[in-house]
Amino acid sequence: MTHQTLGTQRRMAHINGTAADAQDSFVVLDPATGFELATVAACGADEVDQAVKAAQAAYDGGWKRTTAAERARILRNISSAIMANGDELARIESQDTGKPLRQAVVDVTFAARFFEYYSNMVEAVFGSIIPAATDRLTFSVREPYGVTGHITPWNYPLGLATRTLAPSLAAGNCCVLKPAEEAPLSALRLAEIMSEAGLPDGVLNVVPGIGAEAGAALAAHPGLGKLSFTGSVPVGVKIGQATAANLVPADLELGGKSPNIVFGDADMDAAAATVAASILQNAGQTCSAGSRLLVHDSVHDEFVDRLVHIFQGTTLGPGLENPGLGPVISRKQQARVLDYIALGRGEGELLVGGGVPESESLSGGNFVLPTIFDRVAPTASIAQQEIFGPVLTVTSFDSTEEAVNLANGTDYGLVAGVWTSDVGRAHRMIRDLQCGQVMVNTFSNGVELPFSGRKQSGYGTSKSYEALLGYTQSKGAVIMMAEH
Ligand code: TXE
Repeated sequence: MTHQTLGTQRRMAHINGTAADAQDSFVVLDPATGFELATVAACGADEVDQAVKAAQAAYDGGWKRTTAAERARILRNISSAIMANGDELARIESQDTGKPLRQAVVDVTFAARFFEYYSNMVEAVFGSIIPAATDRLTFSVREPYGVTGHITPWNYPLGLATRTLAPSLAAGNCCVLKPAEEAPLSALRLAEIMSEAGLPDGVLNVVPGIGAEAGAALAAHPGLGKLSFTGSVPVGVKIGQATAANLVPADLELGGKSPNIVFGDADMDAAAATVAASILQNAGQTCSAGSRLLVHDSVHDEFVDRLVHIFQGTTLGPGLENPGLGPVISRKQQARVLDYIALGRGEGELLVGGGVPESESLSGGNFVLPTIFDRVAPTASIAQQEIFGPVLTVTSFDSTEEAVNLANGTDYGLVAGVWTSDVGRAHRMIRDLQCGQVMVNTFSNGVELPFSGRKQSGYGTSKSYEALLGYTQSKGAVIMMAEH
């Protein structure tokens, strides 16, 4: 395997439109080889403070006076610029995260689409006139928060950063982004591209750094108007506490243990391909991964056979070589997934996978074989906890009611897939499933669909019109018309 570096130049933070260094640095490793990819400035509380102040200055200095039309134009330029630099961004993303290049290309397209979508929508955000009384005009306007903070994870660095940056900027806020230390490179390049596309200095600032330092400093910064976090439950709780201490609202998008529920009347070919993809995509490191298969007794054997066949045929390799499955992000994450696999051997019947690949050429990377555990009790830890790796658990059911109870029987509630040709049943499942999104006979969702969690999956809505409104706050006003 060839060792491709991204150059030896130290990667800087992006503060007030320029590259900014920090006293410390951290190293980013290639998940496919373990080799060093880049050295990055490790921001601390000082740099985060500078970034928040730069964002506030950019807001006060002009961004808050821009019209929706002006912001829409800049967002459209950003969308085009992301696509124009798409090859480079996709290669950075693939190498930094380990994901197959074709997935990184999809992620880039998504990133561009967020800016396009909110550029189209922002001019349709209105306040309202409220018919409260005839002697006064009572109305509301929507205004931005000022400075918003964004703390993002490493699984979809570009997609998850742009998912909240685009609506926030569209709404008229200025932003400070703290990307994950495991994969910060695409966010740094994105900031440059956005500047080149006409975003004024200071409107977007990026402060790479370690979570407990840069991330904690951002979450606790009193200068924020709102914070958005995507990541783990324990860190989400800490962030919720830090923002609450300053009375700053936060959106927390946390993990999931999402089911695909396959009924006997489902289209087996379509369901098998999509159920497999929903857990193998990004090596299972997707908050909305379909990590639990709930399958009707009548089709259990046939369906599971199909999945085993797909898993066995999945190739492993570095992301840039476009394999079926790339490595997981880090040695730490690989160890965590392997621990769950060891636990699973006592909790279910291992059908395929169950360890690391034997190939010597992959030994330097963080690879995990695509793995299926069958006949897993719903209470088993591998059926309850987010593994965040290419590990699928299978549990069978014999009634719709049982399927709903199994689906709802975890602490999480992010998404669910339902596979059936009975439209009435599809509607009943949508009604009864405790999660933020239900997908019937598909497992894909677009920018247009609201995305939110229930229970431990967090709160706050991303994507859709609602996310744009979520980056604004209402101001009510009343003007007396009558003389007193
Ligand atoms: O997440 P962290 P980790 C889940 C998944 C995974 C597990 C651990 O189960 O196995 O979390 O991943 C920043 N104050 N998800 O440890 O730590 C950190 O720098 C402020 C689900 O990588 O939550 C990064 O930018 N910020 C998930 C971001 O938080 C802090 C995606 C996420 O990292 C911080 C990722 C602190 N004290 C993991 N500590 C999803 N919902 O998609 C860390 N950070």
